[in-house]
Amino acid sequence: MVESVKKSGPGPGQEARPARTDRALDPLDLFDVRSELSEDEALVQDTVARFVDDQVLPVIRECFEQHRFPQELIPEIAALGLFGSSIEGYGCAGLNSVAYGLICQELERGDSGLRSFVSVQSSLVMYPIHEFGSDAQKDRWLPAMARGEAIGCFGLTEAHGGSDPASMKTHARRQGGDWVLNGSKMWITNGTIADVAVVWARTDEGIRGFLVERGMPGFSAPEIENKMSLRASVTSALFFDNVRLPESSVLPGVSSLRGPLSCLSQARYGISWGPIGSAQACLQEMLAYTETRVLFGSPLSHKQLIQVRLADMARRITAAQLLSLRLGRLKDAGRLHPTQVSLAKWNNVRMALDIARDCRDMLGGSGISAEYVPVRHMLNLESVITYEGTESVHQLVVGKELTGVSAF
Ligand code: TGC
Ligand code: FAD
Repeated sequence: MVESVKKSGPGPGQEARPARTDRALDPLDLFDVRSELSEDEALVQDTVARFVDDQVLPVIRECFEQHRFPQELIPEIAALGLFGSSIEGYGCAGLNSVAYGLICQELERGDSGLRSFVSVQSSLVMYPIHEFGSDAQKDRWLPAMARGEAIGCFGLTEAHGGSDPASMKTHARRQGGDWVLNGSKMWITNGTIADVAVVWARTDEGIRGFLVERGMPGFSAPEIENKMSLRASVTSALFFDNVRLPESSVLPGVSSLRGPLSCLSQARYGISWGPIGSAQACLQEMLAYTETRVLFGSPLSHKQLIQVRLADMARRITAAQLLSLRLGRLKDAGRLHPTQVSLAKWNNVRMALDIARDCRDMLGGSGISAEYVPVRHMLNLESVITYEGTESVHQLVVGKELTGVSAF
């Protein structure tokens, strides 16, 4: 990680002076969390960090400005084994949960949109097919998705209220040997570019997951335009107008809300790591900027108030790193509880959003320019704090755990 941070090159504020070399500690990892990683985990982190430095950072600002998802990166992401990395077999890497977390962290150091893309493909599409799918569904989709030749999306949220998926209106009815699907989904990452959508629908047999393929008659997935957040990511609506689906398109292994909610636990786990990367990118840029920005006769980094703000960022990043690593070790030991995931997603996204906003302010007027990373991360994190359960939803999950009372 230290290496990757050093390699990521100077931001606009970094050019006037050489970087400091007298640090005893890595400012982005004050508690040396890196030394807690196994050799394999560290290798995964370094590999993804190099990809982000070499291939993501040079293009991502322009993608964000142009509202364009960098689809050309998909083959390299696949070649690195980042799709479905926790799955064993089917051409997947079979990595542990800490490695998956580190993948999310490094990708989000580049941009939340790229991490979203990999989260959805891995945790929200490949995971349910692997967990709840038939052998034929697994054979058909998992190897192609691991190779990046098939892209997936996950349709749970509906326009009338995403926080309460139990109120979904999209429904499927049996007709002859087939199913007929009607309804719509909103705010769906990857929707327009997906070859297959995992769509959750109400049926007479409970909430079931359907694999809906691009081009099926009655299915459309228009992109949502004019987003001010996650602009380097595709977000779509999904419409189903009497879409006829064979029985073989139903995920046989689940018929309740437990299906989609268990996918969310996987994705939220990864999201707890991701924003650590955004926050590190912001702090790294601020350390350089405050060293070279001279106001009232001395660099900003010599001012007490600035040091307090930088120290507070390091404090919060350190706490988030320790929290996610512990969460990953619990997950790998099979001891993860969804409430712990909620606490981590809440804490770490809030941490990163606050840091990105504070960095934007410390840059003064320059902070509103995409030449510096904080405003892009800040805008992205406004989505991250909303999707996969809003901050309030996660607070209420923890509240329910503490009191035994559901206050939704
Ligand atoms: P509740 O009655 O509590 O539970 C229903 C069933 O689900 C089980 N369950 C879980 N299972 C696994 N993991 C979890 N986290 C689970 N939470 C609940 C539960 O045991 C029960 O099972 P069973 O077998 O007894 O039926 O459900 P509820 O209706 O009271 O809802 C609780 C609540 C509010 C927490 C839930 O609805 C919720 O999480 N709402 C937020 C919805 C959300 O997060 N949507 C995200 C959509 S996907 C997305 O945003 C992708 S962004 C992608 C990207 O770009 O990265
Ligand atoms: P609402 O549920 O209407 O919430 C509105 C407000 O009410 C929020 O502040 C919320 O915290 C608050 N609130 C909700 N319940 C309570 C309560 N009980 N008490 C107090 N306050 C409450 N969904 C998918 O299915 N798949 C995807 O791939 C996907 N990708 C997304 C990508 C982006 C960029 C975005 C922005 C969203 C995406 N979503 C996706 C949808 C996302 O999960 C929802 O936006 C989110 O769950 C919130 O639902 P909502 O937008 O309908 O807000």
